[in-house]
Amino acid sequence: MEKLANIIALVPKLAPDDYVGFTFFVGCMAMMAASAFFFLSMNSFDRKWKTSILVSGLITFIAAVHYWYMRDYWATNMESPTFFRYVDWILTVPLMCVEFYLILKVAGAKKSLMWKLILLSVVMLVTGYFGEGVDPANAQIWGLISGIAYFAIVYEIWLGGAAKLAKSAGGSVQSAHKILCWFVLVGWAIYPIGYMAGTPGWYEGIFGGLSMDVFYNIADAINKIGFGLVIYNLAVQQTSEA
Ligand SMILES: *C/C=C(C)/C=C/C=C(C)/C=C/C1=C(C)CCCC1(C)C
Repeated sequence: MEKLANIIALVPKLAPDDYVGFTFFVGCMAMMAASAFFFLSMNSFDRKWKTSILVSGLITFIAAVHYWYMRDYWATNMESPTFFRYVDWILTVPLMCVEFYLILKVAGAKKSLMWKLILLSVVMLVTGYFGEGVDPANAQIWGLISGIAYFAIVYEIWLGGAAKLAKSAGGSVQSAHKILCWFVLVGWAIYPIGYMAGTPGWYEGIFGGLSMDVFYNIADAINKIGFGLVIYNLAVQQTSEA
């Protein structure tokens, strides 16, 4: 009898120049390691910061599970796992919005700020999914609506109510808020750029045909792990100040 492994390739091969496959693999590992780090360090902080670190860990953990699937999906089908990608984002990006609320709670942030950011992020991602996965013929229109929601988030945290709260909190909360703002302005901008580069007839091919998955994978690692580390650092500072 032939061995099962000879009938089905249990571990699909990855070509050495398969950058998408490689970044899926490394991304998956990085997200798992980050989750272990956040979860295990959680208990060294007091209650107020525990929740923030827990959410950081949940963000990277949810991403790790999706990367596990996306890595295999890519390796077996050689196709963008758009569906899993957006399920991941629709769970993790609202949680990143929750982080803004959690760190600004010390300055009196209200739940309405949290819901506003969550709503905007859901609009941004659902319309993005329509443009990329459901109705690519109108990718520009969906991308535009998504982009408006994105700018509304940027506005809220940089200049709107969230910015005012950060200012009144001052100190390490204000500086952490500022860094998170930069993540959203610069780190998150990678996604619409990748979207445009992947939309036929738009800016397709400006990156020499490098798949948008490579951009998304690198951006995810920077944004999810980096974002979590900023919050971790804030918790460390606040704990030693107290
Ligand atoms: C961890 C995952 C993150 C932080 C994902 C963020 C995704 C975006 C900011 C996506 C934005 C998009 C636009 C602004 C327009 C085009 C469509 C999207 C969904 C790629």
